[in-house]
Amino acid sequence: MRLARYLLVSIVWSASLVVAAPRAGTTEMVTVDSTLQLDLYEVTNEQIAAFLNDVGNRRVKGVAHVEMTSGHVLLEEKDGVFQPKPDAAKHPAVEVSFAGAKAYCEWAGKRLPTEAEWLMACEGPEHLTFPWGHHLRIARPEALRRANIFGDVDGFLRTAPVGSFPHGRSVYGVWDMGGNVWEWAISESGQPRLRGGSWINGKTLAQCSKSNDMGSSHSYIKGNSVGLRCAQ
Ligand SMILES: [Ca+2]
Repeated sequence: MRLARYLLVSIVWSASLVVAAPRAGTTEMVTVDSTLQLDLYEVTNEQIAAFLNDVGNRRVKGVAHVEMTSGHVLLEEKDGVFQPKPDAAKHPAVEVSFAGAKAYCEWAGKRLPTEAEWLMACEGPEHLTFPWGHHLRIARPEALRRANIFGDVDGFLRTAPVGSFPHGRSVYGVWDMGGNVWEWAISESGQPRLRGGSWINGKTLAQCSKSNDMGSSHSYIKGNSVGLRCAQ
């Protein structure tokens, strides 16, 4: 029994040594537990531009990593070089496909989180409704500092620069898990899912437990509000 345990510990320890370090410029992560680190912020336009400049805006099954033809995309391409639109460098990337999100995370030396991991990082051990607690009372001034959701009473009509809501951090210190942009995650059965709500959705979809996909008929979910955050 002791030998088996020793071997198990050795294997886990050895495995931990071969985990790749995140790529430069993508290193800000939070330790959620011994098995999970999560990006501190949603992936920004600055970061996704560096990725596209390195590997190109590839298409997977006809879908581009980033939909550059969208009027809502926050990147521009000049002479073959991708760059954030003016003042958008620190805003979260949008119009990112699931394949694009997966490819970005792998490029960064990371991976997409599972839905279970995402949920754990959002609700914490106390199973909070929102990353910061159980309530978002929009009528109260402090609520405006929790999350970027529909409308401009929170200060942002569209995306907000990542890290704009210090009172909206999860118990692990992760920023913007509620609102701003939807974040890609992988379901238990390996399917693409979206978590966290966005600037174009109300507070209900900013709840940790809510899970959606691009085909959802009961909410307004489009590429202009879909981004990502990586795990490791
Ligand atoms: Ca807003």
